[in-house]
Amino acid sequence: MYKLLKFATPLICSTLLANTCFASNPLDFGSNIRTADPSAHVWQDGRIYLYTSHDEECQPDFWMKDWHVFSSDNLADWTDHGPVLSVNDISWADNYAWAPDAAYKNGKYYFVFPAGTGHKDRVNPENSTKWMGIGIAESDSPTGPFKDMIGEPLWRQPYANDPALFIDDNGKAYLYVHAKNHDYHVIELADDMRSVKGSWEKMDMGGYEPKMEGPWVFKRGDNYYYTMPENNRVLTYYMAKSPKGPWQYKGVIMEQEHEANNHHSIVEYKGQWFLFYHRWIETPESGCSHRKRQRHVAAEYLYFNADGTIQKVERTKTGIGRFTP
Ligand code: FUB
Repeated sequence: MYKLLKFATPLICSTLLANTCFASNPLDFGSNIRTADPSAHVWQDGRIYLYTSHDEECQPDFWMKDWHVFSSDNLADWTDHGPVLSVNDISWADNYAWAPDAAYKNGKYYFVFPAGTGHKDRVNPENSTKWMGIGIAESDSPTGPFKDMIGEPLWRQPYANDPALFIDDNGKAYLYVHAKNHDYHVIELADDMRSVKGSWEKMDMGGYEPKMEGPWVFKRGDNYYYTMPENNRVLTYYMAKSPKGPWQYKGVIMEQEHEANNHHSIVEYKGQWFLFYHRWIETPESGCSHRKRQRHVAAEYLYFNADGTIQKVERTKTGIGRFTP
């Protein structure tokens, strides 16, 4: 009987029960690379691409050196395209390859990334030298390699990270960040995507502006969504009729797990919406004494109500499974 089950299960799973036969969270990228901060996009070739940051094994204080991209056409089998960019390729930064984003415009792929230098002194903050800015790199291919065409950050001040790049239907590019005194701000990018245009605009958030990081902006129908890890932990969202607001707070998408960050992105693929996020999971094989949980990218189905509001999402082990619409 055991033998029969052993051989029959893969066959049954690959046919009738493809979505339920295996647990797909965290996503299996085919190696033990530690990934975080997934930014999901669907490009013209009909595949879904995940741009991620890359945690070094046992790294202190989020010292991170490169970004990776993975693609799939069923959200279960992923192709690892390797690093798309490294701080070694950037003249103005040598560390902090944090949460990136990507966009397609003018026939090119753009990779927008935070990076920086120096170090944070947590004991004597006055001795900190850490600085972070936002860069933009281009490629003819979604898998890179991406090149920093301007050779400098888009700006030096404000200190910023976690960029989200949203291209509206009319081709206008909007950049949102987590930045010193510039949370809940937006700035437009020039048409060639190599500089910012105009100045920062503070958005009307309807009077609710908690501590945040990692914004994400998308459009569904005629609704715009601004989502973020509120207090760096709980995924919450706002809705608006324009990419610059005014925004209305709508509540929680995903509750907090552990005292830990939860960077995310939301995308539609083949008519279904998905939430990508990272999860802190005990990873004994990493051998890190100071941090037993490591970050791993996971994904869940996401559903909307008739009025456009988002249904709350639970973290699951089964995740998406093999998605065949
Ligand atoms: O991965 C480094 C930082 O941790 C990201 O930029 C934040 O969003 C948080 O996930």
